Amino acid sequence: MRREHEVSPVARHPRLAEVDQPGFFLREFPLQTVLRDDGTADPAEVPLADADLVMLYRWMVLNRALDERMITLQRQGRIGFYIGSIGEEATIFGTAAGVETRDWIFPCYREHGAALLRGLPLVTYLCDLFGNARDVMKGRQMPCHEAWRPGRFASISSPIATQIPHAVGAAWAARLKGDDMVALAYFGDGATSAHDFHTGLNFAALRKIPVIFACRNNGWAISVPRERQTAAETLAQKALAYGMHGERVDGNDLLAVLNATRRARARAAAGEGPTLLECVTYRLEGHSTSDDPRAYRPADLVETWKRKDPLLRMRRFLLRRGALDEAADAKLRDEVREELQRALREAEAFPPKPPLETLFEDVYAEPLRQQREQLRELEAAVAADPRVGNPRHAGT
Ligand SMILES: Cc1ncc(C[n+]2csc(CCOP(=O)(O)OP(=O)(O)O)c2C)c(N)n1
Ligand SMILES: [Mg+2]
Repeated sequence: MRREHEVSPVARHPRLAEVDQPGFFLREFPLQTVLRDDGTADPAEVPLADADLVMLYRWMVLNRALDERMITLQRQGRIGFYIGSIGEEATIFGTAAGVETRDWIFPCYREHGAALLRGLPLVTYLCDLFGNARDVMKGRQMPCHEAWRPGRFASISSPIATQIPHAVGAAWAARLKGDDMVALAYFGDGATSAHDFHTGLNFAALRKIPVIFACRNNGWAISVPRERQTAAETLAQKALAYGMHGERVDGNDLLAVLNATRRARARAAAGEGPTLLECVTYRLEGHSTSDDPRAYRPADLVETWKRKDPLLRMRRFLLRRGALDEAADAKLRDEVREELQRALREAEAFPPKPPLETLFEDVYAEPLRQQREQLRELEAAVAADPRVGNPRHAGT
């Protein structure tokens, strides 16, 4: 005789047989798209005026140019490391533009575009990459680990998924204080397999905490494809387990992402709880400058996704709409190139390192006696041999 726990779940719940059918969750969480292949869109789904649409397109162009340039700088040895978001711009700008400026952003590590949109000056961002005298992180972080408090942009989180509970905690605290902010947490597809994802989403759903969980499903966790990270058909369906709302959206479609984010924000602000937003996009380049994706993925796979490039799709839409013409697009690209060039010149003109005394700041309100002594010792060592103060010196 079979005992109850030996009966398969499907036999006990016949509906589960349906759930087991391939494609069930793909249908339950359909990919939401606004921008059609021919460059048209349903006017009712276009959320902004033309000038604002062009402005967001310009941000995507700038972000792309910035990423391409910084990869070159890393190859030239001018910065130590870079991690970009080539191919994922619509996901980043669609979500960042879909929330309010009073909302806090808890980034993963590819969302510098969101910080720039929030007012982080380009020069300040570049100074962080150089770790120079104007680096807001005072040279203590590796490149691409900026923070921008004035823009409510929390520090970049490299340990996977750790920013998720931070976002939940901040939004919960804000609600207890009567502050009506919503937190926007970014993470990748890989992060949905991490325990902090479970902890954060479970708690947020339970207490109806106003958070938008923006999952950038870019197909890869470094060299591990999405299919080998989880048995789930979609990532959006994971929302069901926590009792929260989930949606799957075309992450290369700026307007679809923006609309979905606005809906999620409205729900959060109305006390209806968090949303898990799966943005389906693609990482067109390596994971970072330390990675060579040719070692683990076929080039033709990437070609398919290049045809869905979010910048090309937005450009086609704006041209067809008459919000942009070829000449205006060329001018916009020239301006972006010049802006980048100017910012780079300005950033590289600052002294290459933060002042020595900053090494001892921010631990205590006032430096301790021991710290002051250590600073004096360090100054003496640098005075005796300048190579001590030059980390780039490979010397003997
Ligand atoms: C806790 C932890 N484990 C492992 C790593 C190493 N690691 C860095 S990025 C990464 C992959 C993350 O993939 P995903 O969440 O999809 O984000 P993506 O890089 O694709 O944006 C891993 C495993 C880490 N940073 N933190
Ligand atoms: Mg990923």
